[in-house]
Amino acid sequence: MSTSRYASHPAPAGRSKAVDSSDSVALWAVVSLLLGILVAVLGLFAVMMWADAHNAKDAANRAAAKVSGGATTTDRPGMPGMAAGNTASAVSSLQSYAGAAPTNAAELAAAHTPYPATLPAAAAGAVANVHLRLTDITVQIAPGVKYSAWAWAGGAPGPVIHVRQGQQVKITLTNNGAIPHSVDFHAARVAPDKAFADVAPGSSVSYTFRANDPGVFMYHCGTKPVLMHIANGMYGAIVVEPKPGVLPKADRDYVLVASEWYLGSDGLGSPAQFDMAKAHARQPDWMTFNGYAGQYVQHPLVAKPGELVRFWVVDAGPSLDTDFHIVGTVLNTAYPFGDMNPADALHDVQTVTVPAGGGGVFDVKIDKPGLYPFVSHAFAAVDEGQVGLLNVGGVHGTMSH
Ligand SMILES: [Cu+2]
Repeated sequence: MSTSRYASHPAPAGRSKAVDSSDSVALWAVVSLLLGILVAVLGLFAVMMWADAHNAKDAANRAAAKVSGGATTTDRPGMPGMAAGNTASAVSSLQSYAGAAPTNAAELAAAHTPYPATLPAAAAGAVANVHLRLTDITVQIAPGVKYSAWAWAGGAPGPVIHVRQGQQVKITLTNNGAIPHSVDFHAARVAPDKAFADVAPGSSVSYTFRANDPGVFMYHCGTKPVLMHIANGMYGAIVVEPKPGVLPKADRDYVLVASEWYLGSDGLGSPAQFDMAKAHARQPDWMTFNGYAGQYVQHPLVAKPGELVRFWVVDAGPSLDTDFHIVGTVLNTAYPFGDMNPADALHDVQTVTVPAGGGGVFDVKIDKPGLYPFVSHAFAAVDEGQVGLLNVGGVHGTMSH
């Protein structure tokens, strides 16, 4: 009887046949010995892991104590919807710069030109030509907070692109940055190894796709590390308008791109750089709609009572979802995940998740004049800047909360 037979059928062979054979007795002795060694080794591992965990806990405690001791509190004047100070968490070794602001933050916020949220007109003609020029620039992500970004055109997010379902879209990427970049369009069905390939500094690439899938889609740089390229501002939204007559006509169309920012410094002096440890821990310092904390609190989006307002929302992430909600109303119609088939729509829902790397379209009709905040209802996001106001009926004043 060979040992290989025991190896392949251990249970039945061990019970009924091994007793008749002397080499089976020897085998059991070997097996017992091996089991004994295994138990001893596992025991040793358990002791080592305990010691390791103990050391790691000590190291974490030391780091937390160090950060807590060294953290500075930044004064910030009251600006709606943001953190009330710079608080380093006692349980984390990552220092937060959430809420950092200069003393003239309120003036800076008022003087800031908001990113245009209004959906631009769809490109005319059979082919929509989109030219993205990647540049390394310093952007403002909150009042007085500077960030070294890799951005399409003027800043982050990149330009809102509006095409019609079925239209041909020609993308050209010119890389004026210092390192390779690329552009991945979620609305495209193309071989990504070719279309989304890296473009060397100083070079351009073009590719074409037909926008057959309606909805609102993310586009972004797909060069490794993608987490860093997205977090540094290389993202935007493309609206693929459904065929005429599919959706009720909207009186206003607004595009919001949600994203997070991970800062290696407060950005009040020299521009902040990306912090990979915070990005991996998913601990942003700022979260924004259209790249700047609270910009539509100071400069609200507008509507008239009873108008149909359509929000095209993309969550660029890079890692956190957006739980889209409008305070004071209920979303009349939601097209979750940007599925624009009216048969799939949801009606009269309070909050709808837009996943990182995804989109959602939301129709609201508000009859009563007032200031209606739109937020990600994951409320840490609001404290970090992901909040704006819809001013219905041109009312005066601002939100007290
Ligand atoms: Cu890139």
